[in-house]
Amino acid sequence: MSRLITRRNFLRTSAVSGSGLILAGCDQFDFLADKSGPARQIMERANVLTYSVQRAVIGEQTLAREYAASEIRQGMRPNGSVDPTTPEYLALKEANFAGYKLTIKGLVDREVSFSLAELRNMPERTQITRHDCVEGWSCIAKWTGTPLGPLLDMAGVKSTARYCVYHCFDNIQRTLSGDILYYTSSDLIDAYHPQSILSYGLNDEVLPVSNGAPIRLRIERALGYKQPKYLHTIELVDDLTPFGKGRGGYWEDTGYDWYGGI
Ligand SMILES: Nc1nc2c(c(=O)[nH]1)N[C@H]1C(S)=C(S)[C@@H](COP(=O)(O)O)O[C@H]1N2
Ligand SMILES: [Mo]
Repeated sequence: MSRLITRRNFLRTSAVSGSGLILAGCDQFDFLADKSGPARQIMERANVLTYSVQRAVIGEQTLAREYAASEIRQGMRPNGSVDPTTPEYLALKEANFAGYKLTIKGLVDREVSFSLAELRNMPERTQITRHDCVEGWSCIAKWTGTPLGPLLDMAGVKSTARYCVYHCFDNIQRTLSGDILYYTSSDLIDAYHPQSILSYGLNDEVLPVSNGAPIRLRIERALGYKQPKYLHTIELVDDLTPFGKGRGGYWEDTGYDWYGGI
């Protein structure tokens, strides 16, 4: 009996987290904000199963496909926040990000911060990958940056840490009770993945503001909303519920799958 239920849930899960989600658009998901809506409830049930199922299917350190330079057909299409207006970000941008710091804190042995110059001097990795947005578009682009894993090791991740929360500068939404800042999160497997890079270069140019300057994390086996732009802090935690509405990210809080694997 329980087996049948599990299987039925699994089929429903596949339908929600598979191609159906990819065909629909970010902007078209507003109906998910309705907590009692049937679509939202199905998405929430799906979240629990997709993580274990996708992990089992994808494996731990499989590389995302990399492409040839000839397959880059156009510039990286900017989406979501493209020009943040928070005072903190405007001040940094004004100074060409000279005062920027990336901080790693939370469940670590020591909090560490890196300037842009320090990040650019660390081991560099370049990869040409395809970005898939749930709005139904994809872009192949060349990303240059430094792998996140060694930086986490410098901070010393405590054994109790389970997730990285990625905090961004941009006010993705302005409400009467204040700005909502973009954030997302991943597990440690994705954080330590060899293609997870803190990128500062895009298609052989300095990463532009519209695509997340000065630093944007790539998590190549995940959907577009799991690729935080305007990143300033990585917080190691054992629980995602204290952040936002508790589902691990700005879009995740509206009902998007937390794992968001592709
Ligand atoms: N900080 C921040 N990160 C973000 C977003 C955003 O609005 N703010 N949008 C997400 C979504 S839905 C997508 S598809 C990609 C878009 O990245 P791009 O502008 O480089 O194409 O960034 C993701 N990361
Ligand atoms: Mo997206």
